[in-house]
Amino acid sequence: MNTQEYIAIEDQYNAHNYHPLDVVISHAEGVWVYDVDGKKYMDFLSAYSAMNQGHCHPRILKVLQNQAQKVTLTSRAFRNDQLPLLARELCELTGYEMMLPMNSGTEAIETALKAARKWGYTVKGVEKDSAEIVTCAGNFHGRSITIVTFSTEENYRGGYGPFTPGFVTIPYGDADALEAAINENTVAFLVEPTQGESGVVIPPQGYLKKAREICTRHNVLFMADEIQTGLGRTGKLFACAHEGVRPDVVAIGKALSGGFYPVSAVLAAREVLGVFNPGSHGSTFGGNPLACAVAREALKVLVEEGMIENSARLGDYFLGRLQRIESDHVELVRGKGLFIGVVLKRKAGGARRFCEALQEKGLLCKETHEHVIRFAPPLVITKEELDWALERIEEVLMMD
Ligand code: IF1
Repeated sequence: MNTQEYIAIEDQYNAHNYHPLDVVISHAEGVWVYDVDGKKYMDFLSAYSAMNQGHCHPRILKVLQNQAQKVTLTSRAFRNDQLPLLARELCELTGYEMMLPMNSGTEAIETALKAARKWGYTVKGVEKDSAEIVTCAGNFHGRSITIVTFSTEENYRGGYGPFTPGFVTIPYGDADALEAAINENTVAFLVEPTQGESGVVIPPQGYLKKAREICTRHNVLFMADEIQTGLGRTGKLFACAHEGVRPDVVAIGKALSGGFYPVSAVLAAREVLGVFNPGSHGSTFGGNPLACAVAREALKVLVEEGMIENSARLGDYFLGRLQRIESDHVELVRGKGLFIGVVLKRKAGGARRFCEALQEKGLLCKETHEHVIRFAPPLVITKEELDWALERIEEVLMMD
C-alpha cells in the first residue's frame, strides 16, 4: 500500500484528534525516518522529545528484546528485579531520595499533583480539601480532565467541564505574580522550565531562581515538569539546572525510555513521596520490568554517549546559524540546547506551510500555536546532519 491508501484507512477508522502531516512512517533509525513510499526524512520533532536517543537506539533495542524474553509485567502486587535498579540509578543520577514510576507524562503530573495535595494536608498542615496549586498560563502538562482544568488553551479544555477545583493560574515568567498568588492553602507551584507547546518560551533570566526562593520561603513545593525539557533536551540533564535551581519535585517521561515504551516517573524527597502508603496510589503497568530495563539503558546511553553535551554544543551552533538567516518571515528565534522555536511574523501566513515545505525537502517538524516552528532533533544528531538540515531550513525561510 502507498501513503494515500494508509491515510484513507486511518481517516475512516481512527478518531481525528490530530491533524498530522501526510507522511506514513514505516521504519526509522537515528535521526532518519522512512515512509511507506521509500522517502527518507530527518526527524526534527523527535516525537515531542521522546526520541532524544534517536530512533531505535541499538543498545536500548537489545535490552528491550532480552527483557521481553524474560518477564514483561508482574504488577506491583509482586516485586521484580528491574524496578529497584532503575530506582537506585535514577536517584543516584538526579540526586533525589526517591522515585515513583508511572507510564505517561500525564500520569506523572497527576502523581505529582496528588503528592503535593497529600503533603499539604499531612506535612504542611493545610486544612482538608483546601489545597491550592499555582500553575502558569500557556502551560501544557497533559490531557487528563484535572490537568486541562488549568490549561489556558481553549482547544485543550473546551467541552470537558466540569473541572477540578484547587488551581490558580498566573502569568508565566512573573515571579511577583507567584508571590501574590500564595496563601496559607498553597501547597505547590507547577511550572515548565521552558514552555514547549507554547512555542519554546524561555522565561526571563532569573525567573526560576526567584520562584524557587519564593516557594522555599512560603514552604510551597516547587514542582518542575521536565517531561519535555528534561533528559538533555536543553543541553543539561534538567532545564532547571541552567539557573542552578533544584525543584522539590520533578516529573520526567518521554525520553526516559528512548521512545521504546511509555515510562515516566516522579522524583522527590522521602518527605514528599513518603505520603503515599500502600494502596493509596498505583498503576497496572507502572514500574514493570520491561519499562524499567528499557529506562535503565536509555539513561545509560544518554550519559555514556555524551548526548547532553552534544545538545548543548550543537544547540548553540544551531541557534546561532538560525539567528543569522535574514528572512522577512522570521520575528525571532529562541531556544536552549536542541530545543528551538522559530517565531514567524503574523504576515508570514502561519507555520504550517513552512513545515509542509520542509517536508517536501525531507525534513519533518511541527508547527505549534499557529506561528512557531519547533525544531527538536534527536540529541544524537551530528554537525554534518545539522548542516544538511540548515541548508533546507534556510531555503524554506527565504521562500515567498
Ligand atoms: C499531545 C503538546 C508537546 C508535555 C509536558 C506533560 C506532557 C507533555 C511538558 C504529557 C506531552 C506531548 C503530548 C502530545 C503532544 C506533545 C506536546 F503539543 F501536546 F503540548 F510536547 F508540547 N508535560 N506532550 O510536553 O505527557 O501524557 O503525553 O506522555 O497530547 O498532543 P504524555
